[in-house]
Amino acid sequence: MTMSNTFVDAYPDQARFIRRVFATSFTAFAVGAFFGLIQALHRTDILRVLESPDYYTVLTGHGVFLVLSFTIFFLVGVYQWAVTDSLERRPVDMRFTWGWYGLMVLGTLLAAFAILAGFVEEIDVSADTLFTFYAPLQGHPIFYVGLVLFVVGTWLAGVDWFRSWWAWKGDHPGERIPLPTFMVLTTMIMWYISSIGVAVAILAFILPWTLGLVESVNPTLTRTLFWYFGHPVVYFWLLPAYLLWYILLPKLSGGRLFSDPLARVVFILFILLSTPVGIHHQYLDPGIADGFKFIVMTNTMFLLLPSLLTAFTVVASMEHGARQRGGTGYVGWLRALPWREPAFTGMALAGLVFAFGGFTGIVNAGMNINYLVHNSLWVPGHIHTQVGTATALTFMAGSYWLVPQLTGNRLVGRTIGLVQVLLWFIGIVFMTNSMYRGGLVGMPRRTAEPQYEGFQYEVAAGSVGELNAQLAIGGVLLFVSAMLFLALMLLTLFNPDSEPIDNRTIPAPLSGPDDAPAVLDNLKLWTAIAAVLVLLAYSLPLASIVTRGGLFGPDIGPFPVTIEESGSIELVRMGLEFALETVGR
Ligand code: HAS
Ligand code: CU
Repeated sequence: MTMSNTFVDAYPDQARFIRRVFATSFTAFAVGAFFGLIQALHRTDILRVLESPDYYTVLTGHGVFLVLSFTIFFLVGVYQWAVTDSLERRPVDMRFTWGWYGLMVLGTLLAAFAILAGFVEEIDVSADTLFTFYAPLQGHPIFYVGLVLFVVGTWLAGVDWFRSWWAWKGDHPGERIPLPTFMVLTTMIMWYISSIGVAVAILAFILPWTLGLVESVNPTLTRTLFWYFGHPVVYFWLLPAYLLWYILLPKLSGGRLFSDPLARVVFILFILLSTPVGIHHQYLDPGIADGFKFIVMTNTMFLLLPSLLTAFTVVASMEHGARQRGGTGYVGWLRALPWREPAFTGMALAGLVFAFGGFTGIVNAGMNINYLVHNSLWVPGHIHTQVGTATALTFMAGSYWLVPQLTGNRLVGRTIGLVQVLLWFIGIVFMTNSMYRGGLVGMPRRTAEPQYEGFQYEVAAGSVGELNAQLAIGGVLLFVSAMLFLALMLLTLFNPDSEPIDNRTIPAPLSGPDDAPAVLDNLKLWTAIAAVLVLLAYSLPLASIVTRGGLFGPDIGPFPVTIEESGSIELVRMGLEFALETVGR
């Protein structure tokens, strides 16, 4: 059977669509990365281009543009590719596909407008809520409307992929779901179950509150609904990276995926366990009983399993590939891997950093140790090793393979690409080393003024100056790396040279779907079990939160988010009052 070599040859209209989606993703990436640079230099007091109150506008933009726009646009592009390529069919109705993309763009534009308007005094719109937009911080309603449209867009994207699968099933009765499509569908089931939480939080509480339709909200309730979604959303960022590791890394390594059944088990475990753990972000919240927190800690520790299985399967596949290429020895095979390929090296480095960040996640998840690191700079350290590298670096590395597939153009600057992924790696090591260590001595996250005049941090080894230097150096390297990546993508888009491009075929796994019990493909069953687990984990905590604080809570007063220099004392006073009140209750 002859098969067209590249994806764009086989599905030109799909390739065009995905190129557009990636372009949107990369635009958000450019802005978010620039904001990151501003923050790294501001926080460390090395270069301040704006007033400290504006820091929170930048921080909100940094979070929203990177972890919502960049990652999610990229992943819907990857999923569109994965479904089309593995089912070998286009969407049922391409207008529907453009429709959900349009909705996501509209939502992004509205949210971006609300955030960026925070810089302009003349416009009475702002949303300095940070990317964790729960009460009592309040943004302009446009911000929340934008978020809702964006999320609804992703829901429709899922509908699109399910429709493709149903159509395919009609033509292929009794066949196993191709693995990439299986990964897409299971991720979307997890996403449906979990994003309901944020939809309810916004539509039932936050939006009516910002519109003045209700007097107040119950802040613990909106926080809990947010984190109900806020943990699974991190797997919405991670699982597309896993898809690329499972599908592309074995091929790039010169081998085959070690086990298709094990990969299916991993994705099912994510459906089951991603959601009933969100309260691990609330260990320090008053108003939730310790017993519930303990259950959530136990669930979280079980949730390590699918990632540990992934580490095993992906590394085993890489070893298989290396041995095909002549690698030998217990660890000597590592040398036989294609380290000159930026697509490979970027993903391998992302995996390495993720292993480390995974262990810091285990630290976070321990109820008692969490008290040490919560709200400290340690947490942004964790964020940047996880979504900032495992996800972001994998997406960049994946683009080095995918974008030639989508354009039919040879990748420009393979060696520069290699430098780019290395720079990211080095930058992240510097920056997160500083963040983790700073967090351990109590440096807070999310503040423009971490120096607290006159206060001395007791840094065990090194000094505050050294930690700041590492943070700033890391931030600059990451920004340079991001710009290099975007430049290479642009040059590749306009590269007339179309040779040589890798073949698009994905080699068959060593242990294929026939070795996987049929029950693994029973998506309805896993969805039902997941729903039961969610009910078990959340019904009692939610009932207790509502009983104590009321569905719409006691009024805690308007909590302004735009911080005026003179208003900040008032803000602190209200915060303290609120905290005391909650503890008192
Ligand atoms: Fe997390 C906070 C616990 C994973 C993102 N996390 C956050 C926040 C973000 C985030 C954004 O329990 C901050 C939210 C905020 O603003 O407040 N996290 C965990 C745990 C895991 C975990 C247990 N997090 C992630 C992932 C993220 C992410 C993934 C994004 C993509 N996290 C927490 C907790 C908090 C938290 C608490 C609250 C902290 C607080 O107090 O506020 C686990 O899923 C991690 C499991 C991973 C592993 C690693 C397995 C290793 C692998 C590597 C394979 C190697 C390869 C390469 C492929 C056990 C798979 C080999 C290379 C060769 C050369 C051979
Ligand atoms: Cu979490």
